[in-house]
Amino acid sequence: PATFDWKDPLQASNLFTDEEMSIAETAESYCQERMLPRVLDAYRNEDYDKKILEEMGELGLLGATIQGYDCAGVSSVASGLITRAVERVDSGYRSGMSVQSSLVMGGIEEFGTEELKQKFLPQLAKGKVLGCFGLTEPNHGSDPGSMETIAKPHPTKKGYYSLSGAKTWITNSPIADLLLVWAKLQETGKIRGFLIERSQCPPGTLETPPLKHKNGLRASITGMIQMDGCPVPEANLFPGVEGLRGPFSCLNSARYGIAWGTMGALEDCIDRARTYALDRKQFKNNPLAKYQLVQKKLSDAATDASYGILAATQVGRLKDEGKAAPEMISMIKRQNCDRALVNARVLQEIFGGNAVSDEYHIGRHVANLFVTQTYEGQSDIHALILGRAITGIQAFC
Ligand code: TGC
Ligand code: FAD
Repeated sequence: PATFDWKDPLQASNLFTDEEMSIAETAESYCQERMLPRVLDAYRNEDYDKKILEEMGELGLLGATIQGYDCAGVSSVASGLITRAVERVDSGYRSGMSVQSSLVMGGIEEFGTEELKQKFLPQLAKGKVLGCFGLTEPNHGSDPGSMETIAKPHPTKKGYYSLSGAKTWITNSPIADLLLVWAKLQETGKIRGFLIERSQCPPGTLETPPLKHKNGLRASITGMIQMDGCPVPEANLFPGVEGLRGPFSCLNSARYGIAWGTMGALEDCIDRARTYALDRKQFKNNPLAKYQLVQKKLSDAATDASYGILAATQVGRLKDEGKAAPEMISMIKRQNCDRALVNARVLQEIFGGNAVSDEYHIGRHVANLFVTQTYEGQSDIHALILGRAITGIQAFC
């Protein structure tokens, strides 16, 4: 019989395989039982517990779409379901995972030599080695093509490059063992990808100070990467890729993941707002849920969440067939981040003054979702990517 389930209004689960459902259940149990109890302290104290990546590694949740190298080799939809489960708890925890899985492991898988894959992927998959991805600079965020970080042959160490420059707003940088940094090769002016191993850097050549006192994403750790003649062996240069195609190819997977993750955060907001609206009584002992304006807020949010999940599922299926154009990913990244943020802000109203208490969790999601709308291409930048594809005219500059 046809039934309506407010948690899955358009029966997206009908589109998932048994294997995908079982992976989602594993991820959800871990996130609800092990992550959720830690999130309030982590957020209050800006204290990211890096053991989380190790625990995820034990469950096979890191770099999960990669075939081989001790990775699980699951579908893009399954990886989306993992991301949704993590971000249902907190966008910052999803951020830590996205950087490790999509940006660093994904980059090595796509562009690294076989030697680099063998050396790093299994350890990254276990969460024993932590990675970060340095593209943004203090003067160049939306326009990374203008970056100033330079790589040139090392003046004294033969077979090494020397990297100098600064990256900022880098997730995981203060705790990263392996830093994937994008820099311009001085000789050609072309952007190339370099893997910096922290343990190999002499004192004073690499600093990664944290950026504290954030007002969102506080459960994740963010910092700078400051390089001053930092030595990187030639073997740690991605050989076959130059220009922005390198970092943007990694970003395609991470942006796809954010489209799923933000729907998890929105679903948590819906769940909590619905429970609150049913419990809280105002005016003649009526639950807030009885009032039409409150019902509309829940209806709008549930509609956007279910549309967002269907769109992400479709793009995931296309991705596995090699048919997901970057513009499709821009569309779902932008739409899902924007709708999650708008709806979360409206649902927050249902909690009245209690929304201000972090124990109701909704304020944390709202603050986090602003960040998701900003990183990996701010929403207006994705609108311009789509506008360029629609009109054929470049509007960035
Ligand atoms: P444009 O001329 O558009 O392209 C330059 C070259 O790049 C290629 N390309 C892509 N390749 C693969 N996938 C994509 N999505 C690609 N987009 C572009 C393109 O084909 C071209 O290749 P080639 O071989 O012809 O040179 O470059 P542009 O400089 O005009 O770019 C403009 C714009 C706005 C599209 C781009 O700069 C942009 O997307 N800006 C947003 C920056 C951004 O997303 N930064 C993310 C930093 S990392 C991060 O935020 C991680 S947060 C992690 C977390 O905590 O979760
Ligand atoms: P700007 O580029 O200065 O943009 C500011 C505003 O102007 C935006 O609204 C933008 O849309 C708008 N704008 C800019 N250009 C145009 C234009 N041509 N037309 C119309 N509007 C325009 N980066 C990494 O490399 N690695 C990471 O791990 C990482 N993690 C992050 C974690 C956090 C918590 C945060 C906050 C950021 C992180 N970032 C990371 C950086 C992030 O990708 C950038 O903040 C983002 O790309 C925007 O760049 P910006 O902050 O310099 O803003």
